[in-house]
Amino acid sequence: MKLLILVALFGLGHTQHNPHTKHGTTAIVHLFEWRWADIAAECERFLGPNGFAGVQISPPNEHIVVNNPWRPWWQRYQPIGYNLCSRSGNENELRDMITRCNNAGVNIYVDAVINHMCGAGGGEGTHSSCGSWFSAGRKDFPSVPFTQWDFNDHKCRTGSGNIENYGDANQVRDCRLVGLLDLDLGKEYVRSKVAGFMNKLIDMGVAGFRVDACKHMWPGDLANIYGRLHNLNTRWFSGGSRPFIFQEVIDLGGEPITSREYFHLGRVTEFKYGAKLGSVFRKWNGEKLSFTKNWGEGWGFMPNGNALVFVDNHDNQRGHGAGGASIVTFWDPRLHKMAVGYMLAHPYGVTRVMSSFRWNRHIVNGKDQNDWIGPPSHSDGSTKSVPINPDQTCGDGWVCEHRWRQIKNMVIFRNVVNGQPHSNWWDNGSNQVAFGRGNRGFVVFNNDDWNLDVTLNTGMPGGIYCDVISGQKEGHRCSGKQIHVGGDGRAHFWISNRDHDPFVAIHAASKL
Ligand code: AAO
Repeated sequence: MKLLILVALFGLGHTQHNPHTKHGTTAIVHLFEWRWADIAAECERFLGPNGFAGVQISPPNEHIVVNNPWRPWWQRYQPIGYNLCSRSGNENELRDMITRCNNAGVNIYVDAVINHMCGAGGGEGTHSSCGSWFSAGRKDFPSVPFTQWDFNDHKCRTGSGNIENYGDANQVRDCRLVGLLDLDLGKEYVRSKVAGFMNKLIDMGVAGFRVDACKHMWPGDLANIYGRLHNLNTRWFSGGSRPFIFQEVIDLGGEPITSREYFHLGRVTEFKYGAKLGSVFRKWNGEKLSFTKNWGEGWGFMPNGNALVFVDNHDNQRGHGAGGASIVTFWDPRLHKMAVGYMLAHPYGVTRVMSSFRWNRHIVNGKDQNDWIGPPSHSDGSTKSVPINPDQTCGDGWVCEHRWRQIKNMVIFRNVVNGQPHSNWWDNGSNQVAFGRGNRGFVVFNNDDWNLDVTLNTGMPGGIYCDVISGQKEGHRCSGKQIHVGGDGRAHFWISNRDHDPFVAIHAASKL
């Protein structure tokens, strides 16, 4: 009996924590602001063949269109309704992408904005991505329809109607986040509309959701909505599979609302991870790489089974959200590759890689004046497609961190070592560290200002391995460094602190 109850509890509590990845893949990439047609092509030509588990897509539903500033990226976080046409494409293109990515072995996770509609000052008219009429002033969204009765304002107790103090959980949940019209998810009608939107996507074949702004929604309301969700489409997922849910809750400590309140509902974004890893690689506040021997729960992060981790995200790479200046982004490519490499090598959490677009940064007194700039666009505001250069990088302002050799190869590394324990740790007491994943892989980092020169026990079978950072295995040769592992599992490593990428990684599939 006790066992049955335990099984039932575990089953209920942990089903929405499973990303349902296919073919043993492990890493998600956020293709921020990409068009559906480009994602479909990327699944087939790059993500599937290179073992990416899934894509987090930008919000697919109808959103406000903002002219001032001109078409900011954040207009997509202001829903007008649940019609599936957005800056990334229409419903047919969305459906085609979901189908083609699933067929390529790549899952789609939808960024679901369900806490609110557009900003209270969003005006009135048809400046929306499908052209639906709405009135922010009257809280009227006929395409859903939502009316003034479907919002939380009557519950909010602040003078402005906005969240004024994150120290008060009631206002964080019942008032407006930066002026965004706050839906009353306590109402049966609102819950049914939100669940209907999510179910339509599940039936189309998505594998789950990144749920936006969960701190601002009551866990009980979310439990009710998630409870209404269909199982995943059996065309691609086994019967009875629950959607993967990962909830955006920014918890760096110091506020009454904690990540823990959401653990039973799905995974939660661990914002401490990128903030701390950034400080470690930047060597700020006396942090050293050698201190990461107990990286993960040992650093006060949430339990492994609850965590969704990332080095940077679409907010904190431009100063929105939280994490602060320590976050390492593509603007610091050398550090970024090391930090992402470290994350992908380490067993903690479900990992997400950021894939960005470039913008003209203009930092005044620590704040980027251009933090609003949207994706590479044509003069009419429509998003440009992603051209692939002959060297496999992306053009037209798309950064495509996920295509950088070092990051792509560490995604493969993570798949190869999946399920293996963290093992054979070594450090020099400073910023040189190494660790393995059982007998399947081994990484060595040199973030000190001097060379690394050491012989280590890798735990790997003897042989010649290609380093997948300086190059990779190509046929019967290595395009970069070779590492000779002796019959005793020991290997010599030499990494100059001036190397382009001062780290080395080998794995079972990079053996000659
Ligand atoms: C735009 C305009 C606004 C305008 C609004 C309405 O920028 O000026 O008022 O429209 O017209 C995105 C953009 C927003 C944009 C919005 C809608 O970032 O600028 O507003 O679209 O277009 C909070 C939330 C978190 C949220 C984050 C940005 O808790 O959920 O703010 N992230 C998601 C999305 C994000 C999106 C939305 C939500 C809205 O990822 O892209 O907004 O859909 C503290 C709290 C955090 C809080 C931050 C920022 O963080 O803890 O919960 O995040 O403040 O307000 C230290 C602390 C740390 C603290 C941090 C910053 O690090 O340790 O806890 O300082 O103070």
